[in-house]
Amino acid sequence: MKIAVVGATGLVGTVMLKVLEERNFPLTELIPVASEKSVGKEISFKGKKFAVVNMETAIAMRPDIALFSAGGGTSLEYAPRFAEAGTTVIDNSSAWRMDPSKKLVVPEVNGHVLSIDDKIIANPNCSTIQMVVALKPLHDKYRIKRVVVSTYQSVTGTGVKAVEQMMNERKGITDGPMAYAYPIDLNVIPQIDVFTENGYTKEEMKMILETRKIMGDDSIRVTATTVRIPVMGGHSESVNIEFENDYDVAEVRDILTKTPGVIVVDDIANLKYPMPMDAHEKDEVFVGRIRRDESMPNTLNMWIVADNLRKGAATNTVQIAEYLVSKELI
Ligand code: A2P
Ligand code: 11C
Repeated sequence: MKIAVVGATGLVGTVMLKVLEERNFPLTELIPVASEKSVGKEISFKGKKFAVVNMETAIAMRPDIALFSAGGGTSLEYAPRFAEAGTTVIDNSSAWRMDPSKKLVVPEVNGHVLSIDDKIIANPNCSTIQMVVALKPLHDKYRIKRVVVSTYQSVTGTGVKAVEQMMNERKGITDGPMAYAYPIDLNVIPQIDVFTENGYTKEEMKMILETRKIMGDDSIRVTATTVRIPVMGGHSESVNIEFENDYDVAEVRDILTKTPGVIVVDDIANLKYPMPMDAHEKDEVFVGRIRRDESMPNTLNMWIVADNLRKGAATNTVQIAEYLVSKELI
């Protein structure tokens, strides 16, 4: 299996390499790809060095799978070129997600939609991924009518520049480059990505639209408020879920405990609940604060945390590749 990592020098690309290594992905050749300025730069992988190549060289090498995380514009331009050369592209950008002809996949939720004909597969937005992993088994059991989600998102979701802005502010440097319109340290910014015409941000619309597509159910109503906070380890979400049918809290806990990829951390007597500092560098989705919403029938509150660069991006992309290999769809 020849694997290209497009954006290998970037924040998510670096984590993709780490995840491929850790999970012992069955690859025979690694092709790290980045922009012209990085060509020739060496990347270490499993004790060996691999030189970064440009897009044209990578396409000519005809990889079996290309994991893309090099921005939406790059994906729009190059994913079809790789696909034409016979490569299956798994794309972490938002470029193809809502294209009706492309699959949007979280393997443990809807891996079954994939077929051998899917040559460009979209990886969802980080805040959507961690939410649907926890929602799906509950939807299967109780049927979700409506979800109200508020997020508390890590600066790593924006990229290196945002991490630098926060660290500079922490050191008292106030004239460094700004990733946000406002200071982020000691602050909370109720805006992620740009605003759309309906007053929601793009990030909020991603959570609404992507959730329905991945769950394969357009009847699920979702409303979201997405918020940036001065944290690095992962994204957190307060999720309020109204079901069609009543549920039992102990049974919800039991279902989530048995859900692959979910770890329930919910022991309030011992002050145990998920936090980004614990989710950092982990592949699982952590769920806690599971409790009845006493203001509404059939309604549940819970708190979901995951490392946005891992399950929210790199890990999910690698898991899609693993799924394709295991089902012989490649
Ligand atoms: P480079 O490091 O050479 O600029 P991040 O999301 O952390 O900003 O990283 C973006 C990644 O996408 C980097 O690896 C970057 O490479 C890569 N990249 C950006 N534009 C292109 C392009 N046109 N072709 C190939 N790789 C690109
Ligand atoms: C954030 N969710 O935390 C964004 C980053 O569509 O893949 C990921 C953007 C995307 O800012």
